[in-house]
Amino acid sequence: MEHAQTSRPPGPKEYKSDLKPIWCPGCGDFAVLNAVTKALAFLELPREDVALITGIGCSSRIAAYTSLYGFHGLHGRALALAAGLKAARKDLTVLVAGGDGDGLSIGGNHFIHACRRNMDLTYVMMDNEVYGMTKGQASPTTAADWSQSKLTPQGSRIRPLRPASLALTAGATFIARGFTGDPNGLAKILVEAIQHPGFAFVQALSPCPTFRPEQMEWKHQVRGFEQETSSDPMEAARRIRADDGMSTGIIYRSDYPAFQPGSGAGGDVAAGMAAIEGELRI
Ligand SMILES: Cc1ncc(C[n+]2csc(CCOP(=O)(O)OP(=O)(O)O)c2C)c(N)n1
Ligand code: SF4
Repeated sequence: MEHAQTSRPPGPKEYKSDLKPIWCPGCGDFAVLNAVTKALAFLELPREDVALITGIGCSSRIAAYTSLYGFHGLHGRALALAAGLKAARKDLTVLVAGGDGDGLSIGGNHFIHACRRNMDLTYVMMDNEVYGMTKGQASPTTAADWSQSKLTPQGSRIRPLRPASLALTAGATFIARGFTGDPNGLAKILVEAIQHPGFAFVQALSPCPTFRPEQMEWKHQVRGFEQETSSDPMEAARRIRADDGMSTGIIYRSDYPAFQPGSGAGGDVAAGMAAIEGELRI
């Protein structure tokens, strides 16, 4: 879509493209699109300064529904593509989005290394605990006893991953969880994530009414974290482990310096190391 030249900053609608999303009615991904566009409008970021890179899946279609520069990439490779783009164009705000399958199954290795590399990227994982696009198979965040898929009629019997826990262990410097039933809350989290100068991971609980209709009950289960954001990784780890995965808010933030290839060693590494004293090790 051609960008119209305007003197005023774009409103949320202007960050959307003319394409009508083909997501199922009630899909949480609509609210992620709204939250992303609201956050960009709040930050008054010119559209030509932002890129949105995605993998493959229903959620990964989001790039086409925006008027940003975008790349609807390969399954599980969004973070690798985004890292390459950011390395070449550090002036761009680079957003990355995709599903729990995209980011934790085929893309799991890239996720881990994106966290530890800590480049200045904002990654939104639209978590519906299922592979939506391929018609409802269990994903790495699916509960072990979920038995509605024909492939796993007795449940997968495999324990789900906790994306926030993995992100913390791997070295992400901003970790948050939002819910599509609260798009304004999600937009506020995204504003902070985009402003964070390092790898920001946002897990967006995004129901799939088609293959996980029971997720429509999430609106009764989601609530905010009781404590404020922690900069202590041990405290953040305890909070994630004690939670049932339905609490939202910013969980962890660290000022460990971001890595930017070609820009020296990535800031004051000694100061960064001091800041994360006691960091978790696996
Ligand atoms: C290399 C490769 N392997 C497998 C697929 C098939 N495939 C497409 S989307 C998808 C999973 C989508 O699930 P998720 O990332 O959770 O996104 P959702 O559709 O739920 O938003 C899979 C396995 C593919 N497109 N490419
Ligand atoms: S299958 Fe699920 S994730 Fe995909 S568009 Fe439909 S509701 Fe959304």
